[in-house]
Amino acid sequence: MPKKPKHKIEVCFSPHDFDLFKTEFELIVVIDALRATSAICAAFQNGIKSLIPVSTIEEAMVYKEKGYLVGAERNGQLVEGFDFGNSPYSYLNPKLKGETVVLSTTNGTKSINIAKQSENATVVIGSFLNLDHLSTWLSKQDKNILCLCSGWKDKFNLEDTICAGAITTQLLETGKFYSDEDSSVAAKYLFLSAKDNIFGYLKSSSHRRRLKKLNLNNDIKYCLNPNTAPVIPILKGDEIV
Ligand code: 3SL
Repeated sequence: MPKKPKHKIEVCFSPHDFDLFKTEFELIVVIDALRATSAICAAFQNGIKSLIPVSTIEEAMVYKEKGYLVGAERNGQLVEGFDFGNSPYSYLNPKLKGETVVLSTTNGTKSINIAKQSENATVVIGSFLNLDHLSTWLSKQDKNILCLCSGWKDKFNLEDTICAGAITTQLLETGKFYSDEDSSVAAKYLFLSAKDNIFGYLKSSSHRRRLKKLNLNNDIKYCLNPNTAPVIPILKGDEIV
């Protein structure tokens, strides 16, 4: 019988379930494909120095009052009084090069802060934008890895699960990882059924509908276009670098 690989790659569908997983993993990949973790990857590809993810608008406001550049989004829309929302295009502005940016979003930055509570785990940012680069990097880490999907307000969503399934598929293909959980098997199957046309596959998903209503179809296409930002944003203390 072939030897069981040393490490596991698993998928947690929502921050709501994170407590069930958190003690078993040394590396956590936080995914909010539409759009927070895509915006973060785009920002790092554009050369920002660091990004401080905060969970609440109140925390974001404290940074704003101190003079930081602050992005804030709730329910897909820019929160009044802040510098930008959550569109990846906002983070491609050349003026952001070398800057520290603060970001608060409905689900993504909350998930990053939930992942942070896991003692001794490294937290990294995943999206379609850094898919291959991240998967290659993860495959070399010699650690048990959890993909934490941000979902929508603690509920399951398709786009994060498909992205987690893409990472899981790539890591399983290395032969260095195994998956035990049905959530990971389901994520892999969803990715395999969606991979030839993820935009089309998500047509009836709740967040694609929500963003379409806000005329954000271009953002969706940008976020689903793989490998445009070969970066590995890692959380160090309170900042992603
Ligand atoms: O939930 C989040 O963190 C956001 O990515 C949601 S939105 O795409 O900006 O609507």
